[in-house]
Amino acid sequence: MVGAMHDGREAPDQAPGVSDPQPRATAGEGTPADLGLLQVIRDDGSIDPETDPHAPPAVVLRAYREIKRLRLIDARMILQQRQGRVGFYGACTGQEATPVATALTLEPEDWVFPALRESSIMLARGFPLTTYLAQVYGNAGDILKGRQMPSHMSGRSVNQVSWSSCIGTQIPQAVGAAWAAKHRGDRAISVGFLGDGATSEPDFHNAMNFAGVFRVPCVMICQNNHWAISVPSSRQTASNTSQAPARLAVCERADFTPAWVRPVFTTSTGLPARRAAARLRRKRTPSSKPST
Ligand SMILES: Cc1ncc(C[n+]2csc(CCOP(=O)(O)OP(=O)(O)O)c2C)c(N)n1
Ligand SMILES: [Mg+2]
Repeated sequence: MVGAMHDGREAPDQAPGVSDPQPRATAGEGTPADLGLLQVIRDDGSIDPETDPHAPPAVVLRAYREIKRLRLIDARMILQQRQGRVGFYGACTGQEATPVATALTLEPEDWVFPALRESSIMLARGFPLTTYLAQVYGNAGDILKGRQMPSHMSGRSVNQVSWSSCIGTQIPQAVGAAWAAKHRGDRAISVGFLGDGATSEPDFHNAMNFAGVFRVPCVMICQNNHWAISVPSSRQTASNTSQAPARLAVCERADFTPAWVRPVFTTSTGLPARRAAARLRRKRTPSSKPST
């Protein structure tokens, strides 16, 4: 959590009137080392002993099965969509590990606010596949009764809210749910997903700022596949794109203990902002380098 504001004042620890039941990040956490690439399976397929999480074989097998199932579901449903049998389907081919790993680490009381590619989290949290697919077809088994677009599934039984076709709207919702949980004194955390393209939306910035100010137990996960349809990430952000995954969104405490979101667009001292302002006055153009 960033401790100082741009003008050098100490940031408040918590929102007025809200007690803070969760631990603060200690000094040293959230350093740039946290933001690099974390890779467990090396390019040659072997496990990196440095990053090996030592997951029990039963968990690894379960994860593999869920990933495999999801890939098969996606392949079948995309085929159905191309044949005109379903109107819309959001596949997550190549990105399956993220929703599955998230699902396997959440507690039943936690809340999920997916983007397009993470609806399947509810499947791995025990939601029936037939009911899930009934929504995509809009048939009699659809528990949303045709009130949603295909592939916009949600389920009360698994605390999962439907994503919205409008990019980015789920991120402030995830923060709001986390804030509510904090007020109620629940143990629940909420998880909000976004694609790299959603970082261009005001909702993303609003949510990050709100999460930082009110210190809510929310994890935001950005699936950066480097494209928002045809727009590459280099056209979505002025940040150094080699560091884009770290700069676009940060989840701190990936161990899924109650987590704090660290707003990435604030800085720990006012210096970079002052430097950038001075440069703007002098040269009338922003620096091509990010202010860090
Ligand atoms: C507010 C809004 N603007 C534009 C669109 C059109 N649109 C649909 S998907 C998409 C790109 C999303 O990219 P990203 O967030 O990176 O997700 P990805 O598809 O790469 O997983 C856009 C711009 C939209 N749905 N909502
Ligand atoms: Mg993308």
